[in-house]
Amino acid sequence: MATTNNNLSDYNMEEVPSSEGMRFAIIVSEWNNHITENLYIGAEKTLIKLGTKQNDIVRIDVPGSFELVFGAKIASKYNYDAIICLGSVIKGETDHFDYICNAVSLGIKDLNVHGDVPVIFGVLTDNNEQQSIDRSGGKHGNKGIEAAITAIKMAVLNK
Ligand code: DLZ
Repeated sequence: MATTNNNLSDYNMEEVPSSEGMRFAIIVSEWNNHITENLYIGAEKTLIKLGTKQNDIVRIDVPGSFELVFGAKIASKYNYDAIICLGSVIKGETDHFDYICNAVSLGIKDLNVHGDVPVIFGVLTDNNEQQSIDRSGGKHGNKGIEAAITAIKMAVLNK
């Protein structure tokens, strides 16, 4: 999991399946929106580059990462090939960070266990803002890109 000097979002287009004809919902947390907006841009651009039509990407905004699970649950009723959850949780002075990270990761896990649509965990859980900047279009890539590629691979697996 060490990312010290790696851009984790480099990928070879030849090795990623086409997403032509696929439909995706992207749930975006408004909290830390200077970070989540870049995650969204990375995810959307990647899906389109790999074949998805703009009209086949639906964006649903929710107030914070905690609400990503409910947003994904709603989206799961509408026949998408995969659902991508994008959020940014940054550690503060209290235990709030742990509660949100636990809730959102377990909530998304539950949707994957009980539902029929892959739900992707594109949530940054960082110790400080710089780490989030580095992973949302900075030196460590863009987790939105990684989430989009994961969504395509899981959608193919689910067909
Ligand atoms: C309250 C809160 C705090 C302190 N920090 C974050 C954060 O870093 N990232 C994030 O996505 N959301 C945060 N929130 C908001 C919660 O996710 C949630 O929206 C509220 O607790 C209301 O349920």
